[in-house]
Amino acid sequence: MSATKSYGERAKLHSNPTAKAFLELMERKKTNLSLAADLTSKAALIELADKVGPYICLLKTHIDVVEDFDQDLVDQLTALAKKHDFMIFEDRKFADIGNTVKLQYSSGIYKIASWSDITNAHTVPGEGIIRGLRDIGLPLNRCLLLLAEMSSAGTLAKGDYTTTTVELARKYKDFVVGFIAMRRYEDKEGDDFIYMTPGVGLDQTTDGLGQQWKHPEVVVRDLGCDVIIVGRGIYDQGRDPAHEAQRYQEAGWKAYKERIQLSN
Ligand code: 5BU
Repeated sequence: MSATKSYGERAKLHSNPTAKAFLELMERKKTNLSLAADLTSKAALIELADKVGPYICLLKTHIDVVEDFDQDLVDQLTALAKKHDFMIFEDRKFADIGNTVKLQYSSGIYKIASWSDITNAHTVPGEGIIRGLRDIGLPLNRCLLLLAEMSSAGTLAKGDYTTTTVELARKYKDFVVGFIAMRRYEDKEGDDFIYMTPGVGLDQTTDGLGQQWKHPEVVVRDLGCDVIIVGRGIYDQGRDPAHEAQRYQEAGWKAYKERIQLSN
């Protein structure tokens, strides 16, 4: 069962090259922390990624909120990914038919597939969305997470929707490497999905707009998720991002160690 194995052991067995490299990175750097860098200025985003880079395995972007986006931002972020040893995840949440998402993923201003190691998609449209993204992403060695659940109050992604999403992931395992999920699901033989979880906070539980934050211990140790995604807990006004990132890195890693020890 993947929940009981270390990231390093899972890396050795993983068939998707990007997921394998990502699991190796987590093991090497001893971090399961992803920074959700929701900043609207290029300079601020670069500064934050540089400060927090040493503590994270994954930089999660919403590239369309950056007001002065240009190719140089992408070049600088990819250089920082090399410098600090992290990967990049554009949280694009694709949600259209296969043909349209192919264009959205490859073209336009952002050309997401050209720089983002990982992206994600809703399964609302059915499996065509995965096939469209896969056409573009697979030759570039990219990979996909499916939104099986969301962290927000009242989400409709639950029950049968979640179950069908997991089945779709199994069908396209060469490209779909995991989920945005609030807990780990039961493995079927040969499964090794990576579970990434937003809605993580050490100090607060809600933002007044539907976001629900849980403690890393609950998310990683008790609910079996692999990666904690943290935004405002790290960079909100008055916080020292490097200091907070270190706190989250330690909390996430401790929870993971406890999980694999508990289950061994
Ligand atoms: P926060 O500042 O830690 O609340 O940021 C959470 C980030 O994760 C933010 O970028 C959201 O867009 C993202 N997110 C989420 O909060 N909940 C979800 O279910 C999904 C993404 Br999918």
